Amino acid sequence: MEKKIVLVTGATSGIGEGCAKRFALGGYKVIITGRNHNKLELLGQLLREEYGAEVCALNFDVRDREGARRAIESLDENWSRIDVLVNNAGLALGLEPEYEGSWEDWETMIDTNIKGLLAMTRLIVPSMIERNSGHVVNIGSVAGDAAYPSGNVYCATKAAVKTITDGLRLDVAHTAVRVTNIKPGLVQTNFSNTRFHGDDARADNVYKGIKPLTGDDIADVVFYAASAPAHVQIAEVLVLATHQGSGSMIHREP
Ligand code: NDP
Ligand code: 8X3
Repeated sequence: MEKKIVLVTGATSGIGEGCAKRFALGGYKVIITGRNHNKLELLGQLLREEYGAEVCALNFDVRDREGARRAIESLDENWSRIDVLVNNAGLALGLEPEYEGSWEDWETMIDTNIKGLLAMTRLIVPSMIERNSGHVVNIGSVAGDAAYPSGNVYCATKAAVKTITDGLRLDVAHTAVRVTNIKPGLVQTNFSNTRFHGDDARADNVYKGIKPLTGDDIADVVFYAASAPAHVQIAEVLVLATHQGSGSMIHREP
């Protein structure tokens, strides 16, 4: 049987890297995408050597629509039939009250988390519709369910991911294409280091007194959704760390 193909955006770190490994382990051909060429090279090598996977690496920024289009159009017939699109690339920048936030940070989050995800969806879903087969997994967040203090614009981008995912599910309901929103809670990745602009001590503090989720934990859930029987559409999954009550309530051991 022909191997299935997954494309993961933001595969160079955290949840995306976990997804690339999990799908490689599950026998998929893996298209890893990201904006860091060296990290893509290293991950590609690891997926080939440790998982025996067939790998294709595409180096682009999801905010660059033309670059993304060129990359997707460069895929030859061995790679162009994408079965699973994991829209994972995303970030939070800053944790300040809305009246003190940075316009630049807001634009980067909106351009990446919303417009980047839309660009990839618009590029890849038409061929899924044509084949009447495929699965889009968007990485949302518990932050999209309710705002938490100083989360404002990041939370709004993830609320947008929820609505965009729900909208796509409605629009493809006449086809066999499935659409999933995975909403993680506290996952220890590079996320907080990025959010705090490289302040690693502040980033480490986010995970103090609680055992956070890992990128691999979330990758398992993504793979589970993609592996469900064809008539089963996992619409949405909220995955919290144990001892995390909600996006804004975490029980921490002293
Ligand atoms: P990481 O920072 O570890 O990974 C983020 C990935 O996204 C990196 O590969 C990064 O690449 C990539 N990325 C960021 N901006 C762009 C861009 N413009 N173009 C292409 N790739 C880009 O964080 P996570 O793995 O935690 O985050 C992955 C997703 O999970 C995000 O959408 C995040 O919002 C979401 N999420 C994270 C949670 C958490 O607690 N960690 C919880 C809920 C959701 P680069 O290395 O080049 O920056
Ligand atoms: C990431 C989880 O709670 O830090 O989306 O916003 S949180």
